[in-house]
Amino acid sequence: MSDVPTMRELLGDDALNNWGKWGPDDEVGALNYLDAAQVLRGAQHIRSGEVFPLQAPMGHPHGDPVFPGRESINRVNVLDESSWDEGREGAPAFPGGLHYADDKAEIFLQGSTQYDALGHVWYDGKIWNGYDARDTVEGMKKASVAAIAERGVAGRGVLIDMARHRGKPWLDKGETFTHTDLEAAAQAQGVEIGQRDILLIRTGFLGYFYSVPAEEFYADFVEPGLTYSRELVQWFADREIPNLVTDTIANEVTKDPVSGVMLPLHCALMRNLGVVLTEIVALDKLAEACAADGRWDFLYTAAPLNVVEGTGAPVNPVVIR
Ligand code: UVW
Repeated sequence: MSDVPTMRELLGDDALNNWGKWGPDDEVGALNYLDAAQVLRGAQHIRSGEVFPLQAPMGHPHGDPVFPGRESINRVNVLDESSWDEGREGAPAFPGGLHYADDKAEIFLQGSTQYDALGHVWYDGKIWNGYDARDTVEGMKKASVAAIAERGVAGRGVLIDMARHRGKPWLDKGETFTHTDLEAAAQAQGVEIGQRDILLIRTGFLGYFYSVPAEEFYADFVEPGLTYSRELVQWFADREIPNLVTDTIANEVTKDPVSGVMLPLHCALMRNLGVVLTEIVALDKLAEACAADGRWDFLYTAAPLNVVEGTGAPVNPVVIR
């Protein structure tokens, strides 16, 4: 028999829960906290007009950082000048002689910088807001990424640079931190994690991915990240954090080092509280700029691709500071 508890045993029968808080039909959870006042509050943190797109490349020559079992994008040209050079069938002969390039791609919707749909993970047969897990079969009928795409995300973002705080280029495999570590780092940075802030956390681990061979990155695969505790979940709930954004593939330490449970914060934060997760976000350039002038807050905006029934979708979030 396994010593690893079930998700329910770990999180408890009385796990904190926001189901129903925004009505029985809600599909965007804690993004409801980001009302117009929050967008305007975020805009007040634009000071120098610098723009930071945060998407990691899709189709990087090194390969793309994906959760084990997923694959990098497979992008292929359908049309290019060789189509006309070689007289290929299907190369259009437009009046006027225009040629063009076209391509298509097979992608894991969760295989690049991405928003998770709120229904992406579950336990005990229920997804976010209490919808039946069978609503995920053959496409998410409830709480798909399309709901997030149609709403959009904007508000005050605050970046906590855990790697810089710990004096290393990236956190080690399996290295953990908690909400109290986040607060200590925030204090050291001279910034406050405020009510309803979009929380961005840099571990440096995306830089590690690009710096080492894939075999090394994936050996005994375990990312650094936040680790589960009831107090941490309460902290997220009390601060009404709408969106957690990190430079790791899974937003949390992959396997909880105490219980051995995989991805408990996906369940405690996303499934139960409706906190939206954004993964594989390129934060290094933004962190450099923030460290240079000591300003760690800004306007954060994003909207994932609008994929009907999608479990997640690629996104290029944009920070303006
Ligand atoms: C899983 O939940 C397995 O993956 P992700 O980190 O993309 O949410």
